[in-house]
Amino acid sequence: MSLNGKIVFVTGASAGIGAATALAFASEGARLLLAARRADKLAEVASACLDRGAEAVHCIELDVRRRDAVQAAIDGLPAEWAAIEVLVNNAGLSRGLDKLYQGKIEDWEEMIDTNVKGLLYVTRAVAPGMVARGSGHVINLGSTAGELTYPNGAVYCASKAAERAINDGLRQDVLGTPLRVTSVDPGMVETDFSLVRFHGDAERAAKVYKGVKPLTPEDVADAIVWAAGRPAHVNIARISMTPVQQANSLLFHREP
Ligand code: 8X3
Repeated sequence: MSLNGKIVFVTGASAGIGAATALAFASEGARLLLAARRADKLAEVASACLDRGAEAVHCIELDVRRRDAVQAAIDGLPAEWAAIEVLVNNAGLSRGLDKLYQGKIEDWEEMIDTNVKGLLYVTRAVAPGMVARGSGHVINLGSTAGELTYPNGAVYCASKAAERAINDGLRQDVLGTPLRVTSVDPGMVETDFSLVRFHGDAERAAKVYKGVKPLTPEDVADAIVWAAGRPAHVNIARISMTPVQQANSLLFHREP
């Protein structure tokens, strides 16, 4: 189905998969509603989206962990931006790679508050309008980490296992409406993901990608736009995607 002129809301749109997704929808001529905490970075992405062919762009400075702010942002949208057609629940992060019995509780809170509760807050604010209008597609960012837990990553993996359950639950709950619900579950993608996980330790982050050609944010954005562009009667439930050198969240082939 054509995405031209459709309102697409992307959270965490200031960088990584979120920014690439915004640009990919821009190429389809979508109207982009972009949310992130970093207003300056978001403005750069917005300008690139307009250059790329977006019909219009509207930015919202938003931390999805703030429940009241999320609801107020959606309630306060200008009328011409209210009819969100596609919601991409992309905002998310990992913090720390530690044994559960040594993990930092602040890291856990940040991951659960963003990846699980933030996703729920945004969905709860946006989906009722979709149901009322009889049209909409919720696309959630999952992970291979939600399919198979890896050592030292229990809480991050749990947050993505929760995403998987929420994605599947929402799809059942909108049965009988024309809404569509999709999870896109990447493995290793080269973004700031590892830098954020290791609290800015660039050397440690670089080791994650050593000897592997990871997915790019654009690879994931392609899958998201593809799912959104299927005919209205087609629902893509889940896309699990990895680099060729990754079999699952535990098993890699690394070139020396
Ligand atoms: C990102 C994939 O395996 O680095 O969700 O956790 S992984």
